[in-house]
Parts: sequence; structure tokens; C-alpha cells
Amino acid sequence: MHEIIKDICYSCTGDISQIHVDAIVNAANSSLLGGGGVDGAIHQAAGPTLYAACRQIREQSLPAGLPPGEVVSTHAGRLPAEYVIHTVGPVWSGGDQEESLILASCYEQAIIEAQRLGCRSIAFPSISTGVYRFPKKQATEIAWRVVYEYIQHTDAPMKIYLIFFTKHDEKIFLQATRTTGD
Ligand code: AR6
Repeated sequence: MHEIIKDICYSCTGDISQIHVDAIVNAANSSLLGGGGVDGAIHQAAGPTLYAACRQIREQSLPAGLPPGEVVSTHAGRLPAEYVIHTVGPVWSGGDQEESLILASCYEQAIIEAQRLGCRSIAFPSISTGVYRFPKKQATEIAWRVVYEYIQHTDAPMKIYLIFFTKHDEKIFLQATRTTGD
């Protein structure tokens, strides 16, 4: 685990479904009904009550699904976290389809939702950098910019954990943290 900003922001390599925080963010798809990667790991570890909660949201409030850049929260089933904040990242299609704005919105909206829920800690995966093919360096710079801005402008910020699946991905992030905010 790397401490990026003392007592507030950390990065680490691992499986986000196993992290002990108040809220974890799910890199879901618009259906909210599961998939692979982060989404698959979260649903697998959380068990069927999470799937049932997502189904209920689809039936009651989001019949057309969750749009990219937006968030919705549920309980976390059997996970160590209390809440799952589901978001849908942009599918990378070259960079001229507002992918960067949508990705920033995922992080911003998740932070707002975690604050609304009264969370003191939140863990993010590297949204859109798997199946959705967003370039990792660019994605990590966007994630870091949003997180850094939040920390700079908030009196008592939540603890923020950025979780990477490989050491290599975490290294790309750590490089981004060295160039921002100097
Ligand atoms: N913990 C932390 N990071 C992970 C884990 C894990 N358990 N598993 C993968 N990663 P992805 P996306 C990393 O594909 O690109 C799903 O099918 C992975 O290496 O999970 O937003 C959804 O249902 C990558 O860097 O999410 C959607 O259909 C990052 O997490 C679609 O994938 C994100 O990879 C969303 O694609």
C-alpha cells in the first residue's frame, strides 16, 4: 500500500471486492445486472442479495439502465464494505466521444454519493481501463485529478483508496500523482 497524501489517499494492488471501506465503487455496465472484471468479482463475493438489489433498481427507477457517468448505490451483500456505488464508465472509442468528461463524472458522482451516504472511506477501481479499453495512463490522470481536487477543496475529506489489479497499473498511477499538483 502506498500513502499518496498523508492519512487521506492511498493506492494499492489487489481485489477491490475484499477491501474494508465504507463504500466500494463498481465499474458496472448500464444493465447493472453483472458482467466480468470488477463487476464480476463484486457480484461473486457479495452474493445474490446484491444482484436482487440491482434488479429492483432496474425495475423501480432505472428501466432503461444507468447512463454512463452516473451512479447509483446499493447495500454490499456479503462484502466487507457497507455500500456498493455502481457507476458506468465510458467505452473508449478514440477520445472524441466525451470519454474523458464521462470518466471524470464517474469519480465525481461517486464521491458525492459516498458523502450523501455518510461514508468516511471509499475505494475505486480503475474504471473503464479493462473491457472498456480506456487508455490506462490517461484514465489514471483523470482519476487522480478528480481525487486531488476533492481533497484540496474539502475540510475533512474521506479516506480514498485507489485499487489496481496489477503492480504495473499502480505504477502508472503513481507516476500521474508525481506530475499533478506541483
Ligand atoms: N479488483 C480490482 N481491479 C480489478 C478487478 C478486481 N477484482 N478485476 C479487474 N480489475 P473492468 P471496465 C481491473 O473490465 O473497463 C464488466 O464486464 C482491470 O484490470 O472490470 O469499466 C462490466 O459489467 C481494469 O484495470 O471494467 C462492464 O460490462 C479495471 O479493473 C465492463 O466490464 C477495470 O476493468 C466495464 O468495463
